[in-house]
Amino acid sequence: MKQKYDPAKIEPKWQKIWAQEGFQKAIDFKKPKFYCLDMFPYPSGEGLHVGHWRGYVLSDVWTRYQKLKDKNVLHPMGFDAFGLPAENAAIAQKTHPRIFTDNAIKKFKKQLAQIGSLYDWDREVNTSKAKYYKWTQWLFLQLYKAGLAYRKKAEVNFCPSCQTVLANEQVVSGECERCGAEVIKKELKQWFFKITKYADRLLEDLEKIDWPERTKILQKNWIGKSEGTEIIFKIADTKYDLPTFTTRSDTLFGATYVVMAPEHSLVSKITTTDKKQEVEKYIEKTKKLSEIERTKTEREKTGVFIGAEAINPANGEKVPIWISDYVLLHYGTGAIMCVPAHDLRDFKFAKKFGLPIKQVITPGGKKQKELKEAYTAAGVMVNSDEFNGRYSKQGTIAITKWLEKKGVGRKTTSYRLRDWLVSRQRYWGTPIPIIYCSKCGEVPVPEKDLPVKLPEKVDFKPTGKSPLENSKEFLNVKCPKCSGPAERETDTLDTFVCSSWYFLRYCDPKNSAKPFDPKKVNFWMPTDLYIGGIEHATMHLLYARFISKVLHDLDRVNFDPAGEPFKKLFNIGMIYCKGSKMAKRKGNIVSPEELIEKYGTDSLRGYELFIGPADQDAEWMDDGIKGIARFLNKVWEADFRGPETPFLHQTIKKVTDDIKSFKSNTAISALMIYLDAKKGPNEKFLILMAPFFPHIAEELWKRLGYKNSIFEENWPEYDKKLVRTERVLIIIQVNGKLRDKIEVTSDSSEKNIVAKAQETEKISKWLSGKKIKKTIYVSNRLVNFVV
Ligand code: ANZ
Ligand code: ZN
Repeated sequence: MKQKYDPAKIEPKWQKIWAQEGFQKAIDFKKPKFYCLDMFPYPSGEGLHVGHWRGYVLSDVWTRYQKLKDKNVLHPMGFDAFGLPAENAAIAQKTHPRIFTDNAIKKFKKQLAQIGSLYDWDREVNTSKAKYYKWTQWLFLQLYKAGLAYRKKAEVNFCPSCQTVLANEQVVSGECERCGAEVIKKELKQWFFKITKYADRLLEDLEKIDWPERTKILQKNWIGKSEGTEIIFKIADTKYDLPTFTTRSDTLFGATYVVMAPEHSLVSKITTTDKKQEVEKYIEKTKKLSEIERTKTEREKTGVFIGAEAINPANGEKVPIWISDYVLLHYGTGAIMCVPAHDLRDFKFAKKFGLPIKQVITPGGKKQKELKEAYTAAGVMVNSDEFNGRYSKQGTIAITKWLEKKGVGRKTTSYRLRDWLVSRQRYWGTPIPIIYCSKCGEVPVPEKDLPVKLPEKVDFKPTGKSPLENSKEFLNVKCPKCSGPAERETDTLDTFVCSSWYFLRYCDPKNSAKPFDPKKVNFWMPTDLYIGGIEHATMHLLYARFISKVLHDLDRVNFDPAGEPFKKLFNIGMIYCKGSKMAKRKGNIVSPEELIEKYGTDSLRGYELFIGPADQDAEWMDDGIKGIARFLNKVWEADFRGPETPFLHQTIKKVTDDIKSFKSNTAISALMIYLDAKKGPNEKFLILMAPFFPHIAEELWKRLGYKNSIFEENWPEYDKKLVRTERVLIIIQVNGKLRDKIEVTSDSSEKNIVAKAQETEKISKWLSGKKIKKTIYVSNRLVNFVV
């Protein structure tokens, strides 16, 4: 009799053999390439939980599937090792971030090995090592030379708890994304990357990549391109012009007041003396608010009249000028014409402060007596002199042209995207390779002098000042130009700079002369599949696209005409436990170790994949893994000398299609159903198992007497004639009662079947006028509408 299925015996054995045989390596460059990339983790002290596993298992399924498809696969892994989490943890544990990070990485690697993934560790990248950050500094210098990195004094988001500035993206509802402290505003000299120069391309090129629609929308909104008109209001009795930005120039005749952002530089110049005190108090109050709070439509409106008046260029009418926090300094021109009749926020503001409301757009050309709320839709223009009777969409164009002719307006475009703030007043990061000389000014470190090494012996506790200022040996340096005494820049780079190019370094990780050989990068890039969480939709993914385009423009790479690095993106859903996202803080972590001990890696892999559609969040059920373990026990007992039935071919097709569309859960169901079929399984079944359950598949393959690894086999092809779909009868119920039947092909999707069922003559009568509360679907058997 066969031994019992004992994963603890076979799994470590195969992991060792695969590594020895070099299965994780990309070697045969005659084959077509496949670059499978995981978002690399930052080495937290907490290690990996089953939520992290989900994406890693999926990427390994793809790696092994592509190997079986005879591709040359690159599947690297590394660590986003600089940054606040490591530094904060090191401070809490009274150790050095270097020691903390190195230990955490050791732990991570041990945990990652348990997944049984084919990672090529020879290509490991660690962003905190000088071998790597030397090239992050090189990247900074390329942007600097190209005029894409600059320093300026700017009001920045500052976290008083982390004692550092934050990028706009790192402020979530006014709070620090890392620690939750309330973010304040500070004026500091900071380094920026000119990502705004790439705004249009970052937007337009989204069309060229295969990404989830919702991720694209997040990027689109983040870039926030808005076509509108700049309209100049003269400030009465002064020499000043006040440009405003609007997307609704058609409403110009209805502008009854103007609002400026409280921080607008003109405010102090035009405020009348009697209003000064009140205005200054309001400006102070505004500083404490985040942009998100400020712009909420439903928020109670506040504001102050500053005593000055502006002239509406359409009709010469004088209107009062106010300041209010709902107008942002850094959007459009920082000032708006207010049309309370047609804008929600303006309406609230006007109602509160008793400002006139003048309707200029109507649903059908007829004015309402009194507006109960803002009418924001398009319509027919009234109260607008020569433009009366026009449709508002045309009115926008006509008024803009009219203003252009009069020299008081122009068509313009506004973006929400700001330049990327890349300097941080923290220790654990890449030093910015710039030197300040009293004679020569700002001098970039010559490339031959890289890396600018991060000194290890530094008091790095956050004080708001850069810790590197305390290191005299770091700070004091000779000017590279005049050899006079000079000082180094003491800020470090945002870790998102480190991660904006790591996927290029994987292509040539050991190069000590260059960041990478462009030939190698051009061979591997763009990545064929990038797997990671949706939380990176706006920061990492936008920055990486930007940097990739810059390097492309600088002729450093040319792997894609648009310089797009990630051809296909897959966003993995999150794992929830007891109703919330798995996290140490929430105390709902499930660790893989115990589960592996009890059920084995293959069972855990299987459950991670089976838990639900991979792009959707899923709730962890401790018992869920048992079903997979039972299935693997059955596989273990099976005899693989069954014939090649049509059902085998249908299963090959189903599993192949499901892998390609990231439906590992239904692929595994198909494997289960096949195993239960009356005729015994055929050995090709093991190859279908292999991407998901590599250890048991390899073991059983060898037991069948094969000398070679199962991963040297080819992915089975199915016989088209044998998979011709049969027709099946679907029963349609309403509230559990049989009401109709339809015939469909057995490969129809659930969506199609439900749609068809809903539309039959009988069923649509049963459903008419009712709301479907729930639709129950039993595969290839039944649809039940609960109304
Ligand atoms: C007059 C108007 C009338 C407006 C109307 C809207 C409706 P998007 O689409 O997001 O670009 N706005 C302009 N600059 C602003 C700023 N710095 N802070 C806050 N709000 C600002 O929105 C553009 C509209 O947002 C602009 O068009 C302006 O209000 C407002 F019936 O101008 B509108
Ligand atoms: Zn000098």
